[in-house]
Amino acid sequence: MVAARCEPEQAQPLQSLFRSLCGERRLMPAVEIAAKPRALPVDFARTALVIIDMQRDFLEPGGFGAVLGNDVSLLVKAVAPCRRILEGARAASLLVIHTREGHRPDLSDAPPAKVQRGPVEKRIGADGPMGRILIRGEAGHGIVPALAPLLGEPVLDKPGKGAFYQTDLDLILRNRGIETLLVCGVTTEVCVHTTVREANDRGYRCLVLGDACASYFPEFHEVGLRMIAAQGGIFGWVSTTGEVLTALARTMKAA
Ligand code: TIU
Repeated sequence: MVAARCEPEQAQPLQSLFRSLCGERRLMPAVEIAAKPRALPVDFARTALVIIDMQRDFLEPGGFGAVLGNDVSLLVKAVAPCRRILEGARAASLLVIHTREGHRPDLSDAPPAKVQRGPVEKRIGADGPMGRILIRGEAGHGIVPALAPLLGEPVLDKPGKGAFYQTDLDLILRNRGIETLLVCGVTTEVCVHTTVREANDRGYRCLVLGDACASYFPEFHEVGLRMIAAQGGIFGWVSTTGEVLTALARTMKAA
């Protein structure tokens, strides 16, 4: 499901919004982004930023991440790099897509096998301090304010870990001629990894911004990134927010 959300104070200038909605982009020459296992040539006009699940339910106390027994403060360090790449992508008029993991209030799209884990009072759909856990429309389901979507930026509600499963992400990307995904968000080894694997099988080049991802398990974060770039880049490429912003700046200057 796709929804556009816009706070009035965040409204983009009309011209930029029109470009974004129509998929009309500035022509940009290809540029190389330093990455592991090797530099990746990128045409930013055919590149989208995909921000995975930067929701209060994962990043703040009382949400889904916390009820699973995790220290949610470990994820907060991804917010500032996500914000930097989000601002860079907006300035360059890249397609920006936000995802949210969560379910319908009646849980009709939540597999019982996913819900029926742990004590009843801590399951998906149970009441928590930020509303019902991992339920669409509840406070905890929302994206953290620093990364709030703008009008024209698709917000994808996904019932699973991967952003392609039971969503129209592939359709949106193909309609815009997207070939490369810049991927960031949480958590590295769960929803980021699942999405990158799904994207890789669908023919997208995925460049993961390691510093803009985070995990409740720092060792899983490190190994998760290594797994992507291993074997000559078996699932994709791993880089940093700084390298991508440098490449974006070079491209904008040359355009
Ligand atoms: N638990 C955990 O690490 N992650 C999730 O349940 N979802 C996402 O990664 N978004």
